[in-house]
Amino acid sequence: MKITDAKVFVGGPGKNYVTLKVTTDQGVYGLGDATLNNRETLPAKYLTDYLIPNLIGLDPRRSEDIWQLFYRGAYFRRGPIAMAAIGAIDMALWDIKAKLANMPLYQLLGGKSRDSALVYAHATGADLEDLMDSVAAYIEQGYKAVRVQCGIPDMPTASYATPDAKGGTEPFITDFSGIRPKTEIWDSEKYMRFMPGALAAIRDRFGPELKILHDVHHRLLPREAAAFAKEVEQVGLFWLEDPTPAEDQDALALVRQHSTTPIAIGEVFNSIWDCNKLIEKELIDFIRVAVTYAGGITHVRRIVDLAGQHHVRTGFHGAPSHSPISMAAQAHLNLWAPNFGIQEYLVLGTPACDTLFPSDHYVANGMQHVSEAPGLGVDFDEAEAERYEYKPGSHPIVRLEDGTLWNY
Ligand code: GCO
Ligand code: MG
Repeated sequence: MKITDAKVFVGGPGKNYVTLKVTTDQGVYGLGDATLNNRETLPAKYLTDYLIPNLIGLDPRRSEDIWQLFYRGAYFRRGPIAMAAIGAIDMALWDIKAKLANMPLYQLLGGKSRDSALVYAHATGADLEDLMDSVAAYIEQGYKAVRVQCGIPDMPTASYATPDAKGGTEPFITDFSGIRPKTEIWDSEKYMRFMPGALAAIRDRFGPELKILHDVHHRLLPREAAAFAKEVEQVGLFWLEDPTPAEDQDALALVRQHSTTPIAIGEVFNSIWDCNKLIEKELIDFIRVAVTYAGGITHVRRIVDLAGQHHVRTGFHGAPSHSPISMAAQAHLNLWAPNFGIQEYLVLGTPACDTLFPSDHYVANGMQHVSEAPGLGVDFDEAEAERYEYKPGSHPIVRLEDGTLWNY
């Protein structure tokens, strides 16, 4: 059996999805997602110029050896661009393998450990009142877990993932007016004065059952992160995400020493080497990697297994940056992983996305249900894809009030 062709498509409804389609001499094909938010053309180019020419002619069933070829075989390893490209190929090969076996992918991973998987939605508001309304709307739809992000009083701009003005529901993440970023202003002191009380008010209003998550989005220093995690302990968060940048893995020890608030980190990681200390020293509770830019199913499964030995559960990244293909790959991992925790969920279910990527995966009552179709259980409508083209976009950048550049 041989791979005969592989094509890359960039574009999508309101997003630049990077979709890989690998075809074989036996008619069966596989799909992969190489979307790297706001840098989409780069994994696409890495695929077309470097990986695909070496992929043609190989036996698609040898997914492990092909992973090693593109990881070890490249002198310069790792990094989000290469790992997203390798990840897309890996997903496509697992898709082919499971289709050949005539089984949904989760069966090849070890079968079901649960019938459906807990997901969390994103509630947001320009102020606490709006945020409460947003939380209430998700609870009404049956969600059991909600991430809460709130505009901060007296902050000159919106904060991470909050709308610009009261009444707004669309958080600002990507600006498609070009590649020059919009600027958000940040002040950690204002945030730390306001946010713990807001989280406590949400707990008071919605009661003990709601799983409340909050994303600091890398904005605090390690000492501040420790103080914040300690202060919000009484709220009983399901998790506190990215309280401080994790490039310095050891810095997380400070947060751990001062608080029992569960910590979730890893959405920007590309490899096991970005999180091995965090996991082995048991400094986090949830690992947030994504199959998209952490090298696909083959590599993420290794991270999940390492995490499982250290009481760390999964909480895969699922922002709208990912296409339904990697969300499907994660859905299968979620059904299998003995140490599954929760899945971030936003992308599946938008009508335009469903048309481009038809599938039977669905979320109901805050639980993700996995398609029984062979493979990843998601397809790609190439004719529909013709309607879309790449649009340059950018994340905002963040500056302190005096102009100092900060972490987005
Ligand atoms: C999350 C993330 C995202 C990122 C986005 C960047 O927890 O979902 O922090 O919202 O900001 O994926 O591209
Ligand atoms: Mg996050």
